[in-house]
Amino acid sequence: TTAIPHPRWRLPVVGDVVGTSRRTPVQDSMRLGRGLGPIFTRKFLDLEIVFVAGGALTAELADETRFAKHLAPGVEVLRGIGGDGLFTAYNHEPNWRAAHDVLVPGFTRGAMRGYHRTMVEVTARLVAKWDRGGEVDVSADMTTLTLETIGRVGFGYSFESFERSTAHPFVSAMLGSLRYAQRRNFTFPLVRALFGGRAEERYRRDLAHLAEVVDEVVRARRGEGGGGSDLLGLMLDSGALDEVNIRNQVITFLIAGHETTSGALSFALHYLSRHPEVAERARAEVDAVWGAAEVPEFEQVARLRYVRRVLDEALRLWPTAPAYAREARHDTVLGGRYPVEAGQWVLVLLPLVHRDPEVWPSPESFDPDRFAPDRVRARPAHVYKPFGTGERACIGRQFAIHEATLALGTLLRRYDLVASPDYRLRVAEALTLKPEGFTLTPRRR
Ligand code: MNH
Repeated sequence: TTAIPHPRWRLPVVGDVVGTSRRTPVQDSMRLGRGLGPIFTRKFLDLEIVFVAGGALTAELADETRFAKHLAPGVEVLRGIGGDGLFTAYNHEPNWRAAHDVLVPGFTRGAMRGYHRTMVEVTARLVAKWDRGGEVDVSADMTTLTLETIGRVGFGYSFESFERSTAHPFVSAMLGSLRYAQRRNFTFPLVRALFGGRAEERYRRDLAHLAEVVDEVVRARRGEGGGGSDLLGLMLDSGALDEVNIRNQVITFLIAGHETTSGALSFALHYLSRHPEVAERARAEVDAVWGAAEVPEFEQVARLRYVRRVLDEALRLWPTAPAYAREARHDTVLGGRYPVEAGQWVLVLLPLVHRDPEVWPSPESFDPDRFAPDRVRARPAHVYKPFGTGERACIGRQFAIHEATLALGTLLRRYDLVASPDYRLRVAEALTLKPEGFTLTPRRR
């Protein structure tokens, strides 16, 4: 067995906090972890977290006979919002399997085919906005697009976000509660008890508002006699899920179903604006595959192979759900030399895993051709994990890929994507990663 390395400036009591900020925990860990190899630890007060940063160890952790999902502290705090919804459910909760089985049919290829038309309609709203001209805030517009898409496609509910000048109250409540839950992770209980009263009260109000809106959507659907082939219809018709669980799933899907896809689209647009030769090739593909069609057919989206590689490569460099945790099912040894006891967990830090020089030549460069089929086949399995791993991996993966490829194809075909030449990528961290302050001035081709 071998000791696991840690950052050089480990202070007594507080731990590895030198040069770190609570606003950028992921990027701090990337910086501290570089040069420490495929596994390292960070210590915060009395909590020491093991980070995995290499491809080979990530592949080992994907072995479901030895490891399972663990709710890391940053995810566990979201139980207050998502409860026993799919993302925050414990492995042992029977509602996880029950809801998973009910919802899987909502994510098949056939289901995606059924969602395609609505996705096209929502994308058209974005286009109408961009057609009005001027500079656009990319992350904000992508968030509007993806939230509106999951609302309408999943639950038949429109936030009418493209028609509003201020955020929908549901969106404010959602963001407010997320911010509170995450911040609570970093404040001391005593400080919270003394000064946290108003924030706590606001949190309760936000949660109550979320529940109220969701209950209204459910009531409306029941009033129409239930049914429908979307996610809500599947849950109501199954009879397998209780009221509270359905509410937790709706909130979970509205959050998990938009934040990450929004960031992925924003990073992809950033890299497209920085690599004109890539944008040119992607656009040529869209022109060839979509031809003169006003809007693409379902099959024409999956045929955008190169656009898809742009998305894959953006998610390699900036996996927008940047970490997931794995716990040992029984005592085991990781990498042949690090003992892990049953129940002990480690955090897979994807931005470093996806830059492991043993796996990815020139890891910092943006090169969609890394995802050409022959190069994918030449790589070991389980070293690229933007959607997590195993039975708790992302259920919405195909949904996100269809939605994002459709949006990128549509935008590439219609606009030249002109970014300010002096913008340098800044990554904002909340629940997920997003480019901060990134704007484009789309010009009609
Ligand atoms: Mn998604 C789980 C990443 C889009 C709904 N998602 C996960 C996990 C990752 C992830 C990583 C595993 C987390 C863990 O192990 O703790 N998800 C993404 C990314 C995108 C994404 C990078 C877009 C890009 N996710 C979506 C969309 C939806 C969705 C779109 C819904 C429509 N994701 C989920 C749900 C889970 C999940 C639900 C939890 C699944 C489970 O545990 O059963």
